[in-house]
Parts: sequence; C-alpha cells; structure tokens
Amino acid sequence: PQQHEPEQQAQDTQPSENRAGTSAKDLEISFRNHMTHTVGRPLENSSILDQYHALAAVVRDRMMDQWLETIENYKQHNVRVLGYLSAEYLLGPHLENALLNLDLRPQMEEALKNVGLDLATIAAEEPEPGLGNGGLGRLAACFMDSLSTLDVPVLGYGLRYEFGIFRQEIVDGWQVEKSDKWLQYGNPWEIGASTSYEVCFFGHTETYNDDQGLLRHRWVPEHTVKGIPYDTPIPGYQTRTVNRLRLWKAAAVDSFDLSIFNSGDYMGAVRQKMESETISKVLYPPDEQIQGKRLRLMQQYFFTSCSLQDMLRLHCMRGEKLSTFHEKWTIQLNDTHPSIGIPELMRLLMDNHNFSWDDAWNVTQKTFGYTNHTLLPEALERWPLDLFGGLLPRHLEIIYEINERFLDDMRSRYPNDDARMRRMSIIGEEGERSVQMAKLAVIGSKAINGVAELHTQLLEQDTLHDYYETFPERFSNKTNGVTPRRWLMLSNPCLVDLINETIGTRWHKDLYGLRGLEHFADDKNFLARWRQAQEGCKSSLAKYISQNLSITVDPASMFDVHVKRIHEYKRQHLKALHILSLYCQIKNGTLKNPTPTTYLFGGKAAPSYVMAKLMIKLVCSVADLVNNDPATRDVMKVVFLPNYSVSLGQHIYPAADLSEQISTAGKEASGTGCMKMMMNGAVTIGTLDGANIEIRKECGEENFFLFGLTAPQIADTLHAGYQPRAYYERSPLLKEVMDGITSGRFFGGNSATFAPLVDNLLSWDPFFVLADFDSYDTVHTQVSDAYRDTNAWGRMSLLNTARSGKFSSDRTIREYCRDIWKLPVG
Ligand code: PLP
Ligand code: CBF
Repeated sequence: PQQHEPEQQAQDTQPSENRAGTSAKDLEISFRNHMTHTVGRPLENSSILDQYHALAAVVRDRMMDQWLETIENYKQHNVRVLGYLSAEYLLGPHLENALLNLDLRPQMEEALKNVGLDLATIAAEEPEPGLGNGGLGRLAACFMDSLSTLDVPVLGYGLRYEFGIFRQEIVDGWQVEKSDKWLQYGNPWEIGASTSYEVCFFGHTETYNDDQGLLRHRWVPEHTVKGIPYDTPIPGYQTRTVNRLRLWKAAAVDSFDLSIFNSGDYMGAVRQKMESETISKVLYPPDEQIQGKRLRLMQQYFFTSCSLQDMLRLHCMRGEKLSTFHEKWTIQLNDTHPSIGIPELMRLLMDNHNFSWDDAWNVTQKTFGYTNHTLLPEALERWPLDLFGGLLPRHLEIIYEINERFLDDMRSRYPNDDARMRRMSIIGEEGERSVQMAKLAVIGSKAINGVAELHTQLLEQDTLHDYYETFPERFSNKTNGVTPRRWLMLSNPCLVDLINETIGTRWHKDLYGLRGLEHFADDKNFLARWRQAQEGCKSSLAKYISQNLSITVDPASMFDVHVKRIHEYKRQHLKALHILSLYCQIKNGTLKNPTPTTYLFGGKAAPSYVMAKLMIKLVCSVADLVNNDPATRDVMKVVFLPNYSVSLGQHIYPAADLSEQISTAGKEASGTGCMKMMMNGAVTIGTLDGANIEIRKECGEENFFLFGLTAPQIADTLHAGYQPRAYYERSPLLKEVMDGITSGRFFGGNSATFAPLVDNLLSWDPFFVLADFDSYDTVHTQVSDAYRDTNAWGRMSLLNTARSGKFSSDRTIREYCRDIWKLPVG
C-alpha cells in the first residue's frame, strides 16, 4: 500500500533530552539527591521501596512548577472551573503514567540504568491507589487525565479512603478478601493543604427570627468532624497543565481530649478521633448492589460538603458574589453518590449566606449536572427516611420542600394525574419510605446524561421517562471513553512503537488519527509485524501466569479474555458453561480439531454477593477440570487471574485476542473495558448492549462477533413469560452441561456446591443465560474458525485499533465541555 505520510516521524534513537530540555544526567543527579535528602539512605543499601520513593520525588519535583503555574493561570484569567464530584477514583499507579505524560520516560530509564537500576522493577513496587470498585471509578480517573491533557480547569473531588478496594486472593477456588493497606508506607504523590472544613451530622433543626425579623431555619447538629484535603497533581499529556485531585480525609475536630484523659479514661480521650476517622476509613466494596448503610451516607455527605464549602470559599476569594457561583463553576455528579450536594448547596446558601429559596434554587439548579451509570433497580440509591432524617435533618426538610414545589409545578402541568405524581416524587412510598437520590439528582440538575447511546435511550424511554417527557432538553448522551495514554501508550509499548513508526504520533492527542492504519489492513508484511507485537504481549502475560499461578499457557493459542467485576448480568457463568460444553465435545469426539484457546478470567465479587462468589468458584473448578484432563489440557487452558486491578488490566488488555462483552442486553450501561481491548486490537464477541453497539458501528459488522437477544427481545421474552427450562430441554449441548454439573460428573462427584447456581438458572435465570447459550455457542464456532486464518484475523484486529478513535475519553470530555459544562477546550 501507499506509504501514509507520518506527520511527525518517531525517532530511531532515544533523544538525550526531552522537549523541556531535561537530560538523563539531570534526572540522575536529582535521584541521588532525593535518595540522600528525602529518603535518607545510601543508594548502595537502599531497598526497592526506597528507590521508588526517591524516584517518585524526582517526578513530583518536575510537576511542581507546572502545578503552581496552572493554579496561577486559572486565578489570573478568572476562568470558569469544573468541580468533578466522584465517590470513587480508580487511579492505578502514578509513576509510569506521570513519566509518560511529562515526556520523561526514556531519560529516566537511562538515568536509572546509569546507577545500575531498572525502571520497571522499581515501578512494580508502587502500591496501586484502588479508590474505586470498577468502571465508574476508572472512568473518573480517565476523565482527569483527559481534562488535564485538554487544558480544562478542573478540581476533582473525592474521598481519601485509608483502605481502598480489597485485595482478592483465591483459596481453593473461593474468593478471599484481604485489606488494602495502600498508605502504609506513605504516599509520595499527595500534597497536604492548609485549609480544612467542618462537617456536621445528627441533631435537630429549628426556626428563628433574624435581625430583620425574617423567619429563618437552622440546623443544631450533634456531631462535627473535620475534613482535611490531600491534593494529587494530575499532569496532562504534552501540556503544562497539572490539575488537582482533592481527596478528603476525616479527622476529629479535637483529636485528643485532655480533660477526659486526666480523669483516667484513656480510651475515652481518643474515642472521638477514632469515630471521626471511620468516615474515610474504607471504600464500600459493593457496586450495583446498594445496601442502605448509614456510614456510606456519611461518607457521601462528608466529601460533598467539604467540596462545596471549598468551591464557595475559592469563589469568594476571587472577589465574586455567591449569586454568580453558577457562572464561574459547573459541578458534575458522577452518579448519585454526591447528589446530596443539591440540598447541601441550598442549605449553605440559605442558612449560612441568607439567600432566599428562589435565589438559592436558581444558583443550585444551574450548577449541577448528573451522570447516570446504571439502570439496574437494585443499584439506584435510596435511603430510608428515618436513617436519612436522623443523620441529616435539615437536608430532609430541604428535600421535602424541593419535592413539594416540584410536584406543585407538575400538578399544574399534568392535572389529575396522581399516578404520575407518585412516580415523579423524590419520596418513594413503596415498601419502606425512602429518599430516591436519582430523582433528586434529576430535579436539581441542569443536565442529565447516560453513558452510551442505548443506555441514554433506555433512561429516556423507561427509567426516567416522566422527567424526559417534561424537560427533554436537559437530557443528552455522552458515550464513555478511556484514556489512550494509560491504556495504549503505557500498556502496549511494542504495538505503539509500530504505530508511531507507521503513521506518526499525532494520534496521541487525537485518537481518530489511528484511522491512518487502515491503509495497512491488507499489507501481509505489516500484519505479520502487528501479530508479532501482539505475541510479545501474550508471551509476557504467559510468563506472569507461569510465575504467579504455575500454569503453562501457550502464547500461540487464542487469548479469550473476560475481565471485569463478577456479576450475574455480566454473565461469567455463560462463558463457564460454554467452556464445559467444548470440554464435553472434545471428550466425546464430536469436536475434532479445536482451535487452541486460553480462557482468561479476572474480576472481584462484592464480598456479600453470594452468587458472584459461586461464579468464581465455578470458573476455578472448570479450570481444574480442563487444565488437568489429558484430553483437553493441550488445547484448552482456563485461568482465573486473581486481584484484577488497573495494573493487572494494563498487562491483560494488550494480550487479548478476543474481548468478551457478553452482558444481558440492556443491563450494561456502557462498559469501558471493551474500549480498552478494542484499542489494543482485540476483536469483540458481544451482545447488542452498552457501548458494544457503538463499537460494532465503528469497527464494522464484519469485524465484530454478535450474538444473543436484543434489549427489546429480552423485554418481550420476559413479558411473554420466560421459561429457562424450555431452553435447557431444547438444547442437547446445554442439557449435557447442566446435567454434568448437577450430577457432580465434572467435579469429582460434588453435586452440592453449584446446586444454587443451577437451580437459579433453570427456574428463574434473571439474566437470560440459557436463552442466549445456543447463539453464543454458534458464534464462538465462527470465532474459532476465523482465528485460524491468521491474515484475516490480523486484518480484523488492525481495523479494531484503527477505528477505536471514538472511544478516547478526550472525545467524551470535549462533548461534556461543549454541551454541559460550557468550558473551552485547549
Ligand atoms: N475494573 C478495572 C480495574 C478496570 O480497569 C475496568 C476498566 O474499564 C473496569 C473494572 C470496568 O470494566 P468493564 O467496563 O468491562 O465492566
Ligand atoms: O460509566 C462507567 C461504568 O459505570 C458502571 O461501572 C457503574 O458503576 N454503574 C457501569 O456498570 C458500566 O457499564 C459503566 O461503563
């Protein structure tokens, strides 16, 4: 093919200085300096942890000028700022990402080599800040990277959990949770700040007359804690912008009561400290399965209140009036977790700053935007009224009034429609009376968005239909994206070298530039190099598996990857059943020449989610079966990779040939793992769900393996009365598999362990596993055949990468800036 003109050729040799003029020698001097003056250890006697801390200090130094410059720049230009509120940030390790974004990587590698050290070894020592559960928290982290890269003024706000997402171990096939002590050796990436705020809980409310005789409300709280900010610099890629992620730690207002201590009650003297610190102690592990726990609401209110007080303070420091707050700030609610911010801003403006209701509502309603991330009813947050009112009595009053005024308005719009009023009320009357946070978020926001086209459509047509009908202009779609810096450039250097060499580097900041690769889709030599790069990643993952799990996998086999949270709607059990069906066919000789395949699974189950934990046990039991049977072990390997996390993801995504995105249609709001695999050249097998639909549209139907019922078909099947057992009776393959599990044939006679799972599938199957089984099997046969044609598969893989431009979070952030935040993009 015609050589595409690279707009900026990659260099063959590493430059001795980076763009900012930093050389390896400069970095070496700085490293030696920090080893002595920051860490306080002679280099010769230093541990890898010492080396990591010295190295982190070197990198942090390089960000500080830009960080101060960014803050100063925002102040000077009195810019409009985004406050991004998220209860979760699944950041992943900072070190190598910062080196990439600051353009310091080659020089740093060289500097360390000069002192006899290896960057990768030191980087592996960094504990991962796992301050999130999965997709939602990782999205927030990708957004921060894109916001800085696009020079958008933002303050990210969240919680500084002392213990992040648990570390997962697998013992005898079962998940065991271990606490994540990510802060135990200190965190070199955070910078303490001098401000702090007080946040109140419990107590009662009262009215009083102010100086002018006006009736006002106030909250008389019973308990107060202090919020202390810790800032993490977020450097953009190839820009001087370094934004701030501000995470709050809870502390006692008075951490040690000397009078109690003096009276002899030693424990009592520190009790307040312990109770207060509990608030930011630990990340709640369950996602998509909300339990109305008071501590969780305390966490949400704590970080939201601190963040709002901070923004109001910064606004006033600029000499602005609070009535213009919404002109200078826009606040995005990452799901409903921070939606308590709506009554909190009302309270701060009315009770602390004497605003009237109408003036406060005008500011509040023009400030917030709300992103919904799920349609699963069990994940939509609602708080029992007693719990809510006991903890936040003033907020409950304000919510009642927001609701009353809103419903009055709706009654005049839709007279005599009581059913609609009940549906639209913030207060849920079904079962235990509750505050429904998604409704509060919708009513209190100027903009509401879903995270993929189908998801937004379902929000508009179903979950939030009454509101959409009333104010359609507030709704829009913002399909998620992921940062190509961490998820391609950092994770997959071999492929990236090949891409840079072929089409130049402009795609780093405009991922649509990858389209230039399409010119090479039929170039056999190029496809051979493409495959070689992928095989490098597969060999590296195979080595990791061999070293950590003592399982030998063949890098030449197809790597079929299913990594994400373990959940029934994500259907890891569908895949496990399918592997068992292949096992049966190989054993009975009906599958003669199977395509050698390595089936990789990874993901954490919420500790209280019994069925998800049983799904992990099923996968591990299937692994024991097929990996040890001489009839199958040379053509099939099943691996459950423990402790799926950002760093492990960086290792897995580049090694994927096949990306499993097999959720029940209509259940996965978007998915972002699917985008990471597509970018790295994996071909997707998936349902018409979430972002899969848009992935298929972008890469072309012929480069995507589609199976399963659609969302409307699922709804129809349910309506007609879904009978999973009928699918079992009809499919001999499925029957053999289910019977094999029930009888214990596969698992050494054990018929009891998986009985709840099998019973659930045969009698209820809420996620349509049995209905989709045959279709999944048929399409998997096509996948296996396609994989054997190396060039045709390479072409599909290349086209997936080439057409993944839409799924950069840079594109997503541009859309938010244009449509919701009204912020210019650099
Ligand atoms: N967990 C981690 C560690 C991730 O990196 C991702 C990536 O997006 C997710 C969860 C979400 O995965 P998915 O979108 O496939 O559910
Ligand atoms: O939008 C980001 C992700 O959020 C979730 O993980 C969530 O927590 N609700 C969804 O389940 C994903 O579909 C989505 O990609």
